[in-house]
Amino acid sequence: MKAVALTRFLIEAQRERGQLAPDLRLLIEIVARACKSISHAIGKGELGGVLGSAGSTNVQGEAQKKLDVLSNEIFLDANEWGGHLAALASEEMDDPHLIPHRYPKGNYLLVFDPLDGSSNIDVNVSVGTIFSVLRCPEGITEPNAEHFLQPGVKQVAAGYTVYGPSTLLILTLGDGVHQFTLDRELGSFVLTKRNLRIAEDTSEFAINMSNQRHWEPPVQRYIDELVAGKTGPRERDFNMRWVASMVADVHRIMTRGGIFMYPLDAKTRDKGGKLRLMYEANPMAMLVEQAGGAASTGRQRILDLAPAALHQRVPVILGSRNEVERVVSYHRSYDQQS
Ligand code: P6P
Repeated sequence: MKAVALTRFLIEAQRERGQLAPDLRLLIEIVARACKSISHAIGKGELGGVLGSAGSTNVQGEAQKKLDVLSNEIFLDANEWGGHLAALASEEMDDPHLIPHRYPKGNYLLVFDPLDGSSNIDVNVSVGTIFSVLRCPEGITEPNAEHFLQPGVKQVAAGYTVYGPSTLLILTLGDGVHQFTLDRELGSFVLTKRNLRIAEDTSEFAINMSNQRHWEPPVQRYIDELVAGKTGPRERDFNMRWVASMVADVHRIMTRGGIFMYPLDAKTRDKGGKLRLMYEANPMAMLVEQAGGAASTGRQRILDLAPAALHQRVPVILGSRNEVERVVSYHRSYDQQS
């Protein structure tokens, strides 16, 4: 297959579908370029002097790694001048970042987690970037946090990168999910898989088992059945993986199926969950649904949620459709009995 670089893919998507507006194409290219810079910084590891803690905390109250701060700055520097954005919002910033008056403004809002799974950085485990693109409401030139609070179905594009043995960009523009691999010699992302599909069934689950005693009964029931394997009602054995980098766990599911769960539990109930809706759950839910999977809180389709706050947290259950639907049915039965 002739190597198709991201630029060509986007130009052909723009020509064929006519739905890819020129400034959205530019936005995707600039985000990809920012991710290349992050990949380069991460690849240096200790040699780059960017590992370890930044000595600061983010809006989540989490200690920031130097690379969290650097990745966020790379995104801001890359996206400010292009004229395609009205504002950006990030896990690492309390409030949205407006485009400086010296630059033109565009029609899109970019919301992102610049370095997801960064607690894994210091132990050299895959991490990544997650991004989501929304339209800026008509006539709004100085958007505030409220203008970002759109349900996930309003996303016009979503993607993630995995900084692993190779650097991958997984992208959807609303018409399937496609994989690009970074060719470091060319300096380009090259199309390596079209139309990723998630198998509807799976025998592999991803959850942090150390939280087991904190889960709600329907999740307890579901996981107990998986662990019981052949000796239980599922009548087959299951395998478990937990990388603790959402991008790595989700990419495994995009590649070979599986179910990923960060459910509501007693530890995170008061916050609404662990993972963030706007720049983790929503973009991953769009990608998973575009690949034939499902994404739910256990009680609601994630993409239908009406956001109440920029850094809102939600429970996340996503992946192989038949398994997600089973977990949802267990929640429904439990709620009906309660
Ligand atoms: P735990 C990383 O900090 C993250 O936000 C996700 O990438 C990951 O799935 C989850 O948290 C890991 O959480 O509680 O297992 O450390």
